[in-house]
Amino acid sequence: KLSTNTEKALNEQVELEAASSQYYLAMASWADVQGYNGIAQFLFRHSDEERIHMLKLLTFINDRGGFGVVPALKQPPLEFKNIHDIFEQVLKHEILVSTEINKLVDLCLQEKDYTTHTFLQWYVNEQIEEEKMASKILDKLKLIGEDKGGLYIFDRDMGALRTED
Ligand code: OFO
Repeated sequence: KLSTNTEKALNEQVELEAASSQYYLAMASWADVQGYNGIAQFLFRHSDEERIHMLKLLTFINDRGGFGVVPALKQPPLEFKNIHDIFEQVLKHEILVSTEINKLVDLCLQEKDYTTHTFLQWYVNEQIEEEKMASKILDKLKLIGEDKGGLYIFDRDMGALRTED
C-alpha cells in the first residue's frame, strides 16, 4: 500500500500532468488560429498524451490502495509571442516535469517503496524522450530563424511528426 507521503506526492504529479495537458492545449489552440495547423495538430496530440500520463498515475494510485484525486483546472497562458516562444516554453516545462519526476523517484527510495519506484521508471524514460524531442524541435526552429518558407515547411512536417504514447 502507498504511504501517505507517496500518495500525496503522486497526486501532486497527477495535477502537474493535468496542467501540462491544459498548457499544451492552450498552445495548440493559439497555433490553430494563427494558421499553423500542423504545429497545432502536434500540440493537440501532445496535450492528449499528457492526459494519458495523468490517467496512468491516477489509476496506479487507486490500484495501490490510495485515492487518485482529480485536480481543479487552472487557466494556462493563452497568448504566445510566436512559434519559437511556444517550443522554448515546452522545453522549459518538460525540464520542470523531469525535476518533479526525479523528486518522486527520490522519495520512493527514501520510503523503500520499490513498487512505485519501478512504476516511475516509465516516466523517467518518457522525460528523456520528451526533453530530446523539444530540444530537437528548438534546434530546427533556430535554423529556420525568421525564414517564412522554412516555417511553412516546418509546420507541414510537424503535422506528420509522431509523438510517443
Ligand atoms: Fe510531457 O510529460 Fe508528462 O510526464
